[in-house]
Amino acid sequence: MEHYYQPEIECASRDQIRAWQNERLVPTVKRVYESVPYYRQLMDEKGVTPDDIKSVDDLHKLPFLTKDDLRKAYPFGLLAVPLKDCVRIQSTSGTTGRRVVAFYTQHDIDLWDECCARAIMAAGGTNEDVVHVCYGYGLFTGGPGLNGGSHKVGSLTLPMSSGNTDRQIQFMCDLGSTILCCTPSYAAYLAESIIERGLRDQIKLKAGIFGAEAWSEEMRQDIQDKLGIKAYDIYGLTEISGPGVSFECSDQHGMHINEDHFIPEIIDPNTGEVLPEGSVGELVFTCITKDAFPLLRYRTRDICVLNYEKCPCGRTHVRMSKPMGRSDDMLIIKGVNVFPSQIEAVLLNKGYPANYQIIVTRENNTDRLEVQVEMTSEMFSDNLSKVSARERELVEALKAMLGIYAVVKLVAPKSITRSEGKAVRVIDKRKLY
Ligand code: DLL
Repeated sequence: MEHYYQPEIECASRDQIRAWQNERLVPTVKRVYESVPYYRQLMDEKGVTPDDIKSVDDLHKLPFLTKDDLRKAYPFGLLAVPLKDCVRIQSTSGTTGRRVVAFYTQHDIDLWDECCARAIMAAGGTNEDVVHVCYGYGLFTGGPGLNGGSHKVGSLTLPMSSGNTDRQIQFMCDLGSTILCCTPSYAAYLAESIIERGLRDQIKLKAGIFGAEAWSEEMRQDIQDKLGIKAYDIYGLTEISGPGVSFECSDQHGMHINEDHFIPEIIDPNTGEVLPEGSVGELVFTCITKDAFPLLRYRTRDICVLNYEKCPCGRTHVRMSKPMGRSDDMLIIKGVNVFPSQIEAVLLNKGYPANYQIIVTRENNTDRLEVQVEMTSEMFSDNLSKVSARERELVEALKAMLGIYAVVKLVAPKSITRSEGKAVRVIDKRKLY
C-alpha cells in the first residue's frame, strides 16, 4: 500500500498545483525584488519588474542565479529576511572550494522537514519504523534533513551521522533499523561489510533512501540484492534546501519534485533557453515558499529530463530522471563529452563493484583516460591472463559506450579508498597544469 505524508498535496490535480505555483510565485518575486538588492539589480539589468511576473508563464523573463552569484553575494547578499529571523545555516561540502551558505527560518525548516517526510513515507516509512540516518550531520544537509523528516513521520530516528562502520552495523542489528539513509556509495560499502561479517540475517532493513550523488540502476540492483531491501533515490541541493527537493516512490521511475515548493524548468545549458517538455537539459529551480533564502531560477547544473506522465503511485507532481551528470562535472576528454555515470553503468553491467576511480591526465597535449576498478574477490583469484582478458573486455565496452579509448586497470578488492559521504570518483589532474 502506498503511504503519503500529505496526500491532498502530493496527489492534487495538475490544475491545483499550477494554481498554487501562480499564487505563490507572484508575491515571492515582489518580496525578493524589494528585499534582495543583489537580485533587484539583476532584474533591473534585464529590464524586468515584479509587475511583469503575473504567472508561471512569465517565469522565463526572470534572470538566472548561479553558484557564481552565490559566491559573489556570500554570505548575506541573497538573504530575504533580517538575520535575526533565521535560526539555522547549512552549507555545501565544498569539495570544489565553492562553499555555499543557505539560511533557514523555523518555517523554512518545517517545510523542508515535510519534504523529507514525504520521501520517507514514499519509501514505505511509518511511525513504526526505525530510521537509521548515516548521512553526515552538521553543515551538510543530508543528516539534518532526513532527521527532521523522520521526526515528522514519527519514526524512531537514529542520528548516527557518517563513519564508524562497526558501530553502524551494531546499532542496525541491536535496534532493528528498518530504513537506511545514506549515500549510495556508503550503502554499497555497508552492504559489503554486513555480508563479510556474516550479519545479513541479523538486519531488519526493508528500504534505503539513497542520494546526494549520482548512482546507476545497476548499483541500485546490487544494493537491493545484497541487503534485501528496496532502494529509493532522493535528490536535493543545499541552495534549494537540501534532500527532499524530489524523491522516488514505489514505482522507482524518476523522482517526484515537490512542486508546491519548487518550480522546475529545463533549459539549454549553453543558451539558457527554456526547452520543450521531454527535453534533456539543465534543471533550474524557483523557490516559492521560502522565507530566508528564496532563490529564483537557480541553475543547478544537473542534467536531467522531466516526465509529466501519470505515475502509478498516485502522486501528480512531475518526476525528474536521475541526474545524468552535471554540466560542470562533465569531462571533455579528447573533445568528447564523458559523464562519470556512463562509465559506472558499463562497470556495473559487467559485474564489477561500484568501487572505481576515473583518472584524467594530459601527456604531450593528449588527454589520457584511466579507469581503475576493483575486482570482486572471485575475480581476484583468477590467473593473470584471465585478468588481462577482463581488462581488454572492459576497454572494448567503454569504447562502445564513450567512443574513446580508456586505459583500464583492475585492482585488488578494497584497494580504492572508501567514502563515508560522497565518493570521490574523478581525479582530473589536467586542472593542475
Ligand atoms: O547532496 C543534498 C542531499 C543530501 C541530497 C542527502 C540527497 C540526500 P549538496 O551537497 O548541496 O546537497 O549537493 C547537491 O548533489 O546538485 C547533485 O549534483 C548531487 N545530487 C544530490 N542528490 C543526487 C541524486 C546534497 N539523488 C548536488 N542523484 C546536486 C544524483 C545527486 N546526484
